Amino acid sequence: MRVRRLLLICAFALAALAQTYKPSPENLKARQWFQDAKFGLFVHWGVYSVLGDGEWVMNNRKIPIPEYEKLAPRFNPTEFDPAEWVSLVKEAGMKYITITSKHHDGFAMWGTKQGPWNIVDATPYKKDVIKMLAEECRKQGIKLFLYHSQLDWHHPDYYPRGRTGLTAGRPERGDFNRYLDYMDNQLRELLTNYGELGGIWFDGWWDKPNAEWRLPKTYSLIHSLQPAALIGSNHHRKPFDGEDFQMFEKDLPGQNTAGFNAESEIGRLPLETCDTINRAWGYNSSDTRYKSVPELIRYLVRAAGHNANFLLNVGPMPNGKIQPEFVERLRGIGQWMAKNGESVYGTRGGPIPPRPWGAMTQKGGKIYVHVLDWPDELLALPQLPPIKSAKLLSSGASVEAIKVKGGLVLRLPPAARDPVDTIVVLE
Ligand code: FHN
Repeated sequence: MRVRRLLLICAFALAALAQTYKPSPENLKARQWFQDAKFGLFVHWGVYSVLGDGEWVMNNRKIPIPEYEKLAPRFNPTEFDPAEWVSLVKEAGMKYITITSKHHDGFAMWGTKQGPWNIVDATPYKKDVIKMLAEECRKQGIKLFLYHSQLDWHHPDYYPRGRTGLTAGRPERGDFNRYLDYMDNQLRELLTNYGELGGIWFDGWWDKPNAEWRLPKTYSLIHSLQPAALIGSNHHRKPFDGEDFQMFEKDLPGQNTAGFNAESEIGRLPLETCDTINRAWGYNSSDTRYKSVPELIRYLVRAAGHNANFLLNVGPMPNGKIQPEFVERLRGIGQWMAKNGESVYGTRGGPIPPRPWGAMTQKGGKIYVHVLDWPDELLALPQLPPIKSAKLLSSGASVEAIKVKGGLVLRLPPAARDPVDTIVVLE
């Protein structure tokens, strides 16, 4: 009996040890900010943009390192204008940017001192785009997050190798701890020299899930340098200890249409989902399958109904410009947000989870019913808290809301309908 109790105590102690991270007050405040912000711009940009074939081109075309390195002298984004990017972000109604400081090809988009494989030392451009963007974001009141790939197809010490990057031609040896030191040193630079960051968006853990990634060390380094910076990792699992938000790729929380979430589980952290405008993350000159503005707005609304942010991606061109098809769509969403943002910013999902007809968001005693896809005039809702009025957000016109046993029926005549999203405010 005594032994069993002792074992139980040990099990509890071990569980407690495994859950050691206590977010600081600044961090908790930043999480609130993040959840209120709702909409951000994802940017995949690196030397790969020169080939216009996405950010996986090195792996997909089996390009060995010496060949791939020849892209750097060709990467000269002289038309990059951070003020133009950040203004566009604001026009789109976005509140933050998450840009690739380093993608899987290991190329650093800042002037790292940890090696020459970076934009300042290896390209004719020679400028630190992360610094330029960080300064402009600060000026215009936009938060900057950095996407950082843990997976590295270029570094010799990323060894043993994982599932990808096997054709880069690296030596059959390496010291993974030395690689992790290199990564931590790079992160230290980013969290020290670029002002206050919104957070770090990790990706690539999935390349070797069984490796010893030393996450507690890396995560506590970040939290000690910038306690408010939020850590998230796109490992497609339930959040790990030390993380501050959870992301989903090309899917709403709880869904798995893109195949990334077979082992994922929704945790208790703020949520975000990311998606592309065409199919590609990095610039792809032949991918013209653009989503429409209404499609993107509805995705943003459904994400908000799932209590998640939407991080919408662009892959800038090698000259530093964002292609016109993306600009046009971002502006289109921005015009909608300027009119309807009240039903998205600062809200939380619910009270009823999203349904095939649409989604609900709520804040300050109001429920926003977003009717996205419902052909009929009458829409039956389940039991909600008692309401005193139902109005269209667009015009303030009253909406007939009929109380029935077990719920509420809204009457939405054709004249009240908006082809993108009919928003009824219940108060
Ligand atoms: O491999 C990456 C991919 O290139 C891109 O960065 C996306 C963004 O969520 N994440 C990875 C795949 O899970």
